[in-house]
Amino acid sequence: MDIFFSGSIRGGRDDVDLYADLIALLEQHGTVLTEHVGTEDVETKEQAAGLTDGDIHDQDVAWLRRADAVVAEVTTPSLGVGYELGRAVAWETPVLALYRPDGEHELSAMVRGNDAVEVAEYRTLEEVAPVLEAFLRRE
Ligand code: 6K6
Repeated sequence: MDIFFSGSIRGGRDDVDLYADLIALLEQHGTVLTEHVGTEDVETKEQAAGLTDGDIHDQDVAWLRRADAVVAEVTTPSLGVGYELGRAVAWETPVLALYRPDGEHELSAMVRGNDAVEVAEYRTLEEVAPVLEAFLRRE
């Protein structure tokens, strides 16, 4: 199974270590197409590789199109993550949005209010592991 993990980059990198842990969990269930979202210095690396914003957009949309399922960490609000969720929903790709309610931002109504998005609230990695497993088993 190809899994697209979506998480904030320019929206803020406070949760990057958590993204890496979630990606490691997801890798037990399939291929994560977007491992770089959990890499500390993704921007520096991709700038060094000469990738333009256009290259990044086109590559990410191609991976998103190919994905069998999308898992997004939505606690840190991000325009890119919101855009990816919108496109995944339009393509009817199953979407799971993971949200930590103790954070400083309330979850957007455009995510929580979307019947096509499964929203799971959690506080710890231990709590989220069975949620990922159940979601991916269904897809
Ligand atoms: C290279 C040069 C400057 O920045 C970079 C690296 N940037 C990105 N690399 C890969 N994927 C990206 C990058 N920026 C955004 N994305 C995609 O959008 C990812 O799939 C994330 O899920 C999402 C994050 O969006 P923002 O708006 O928080 O950046």
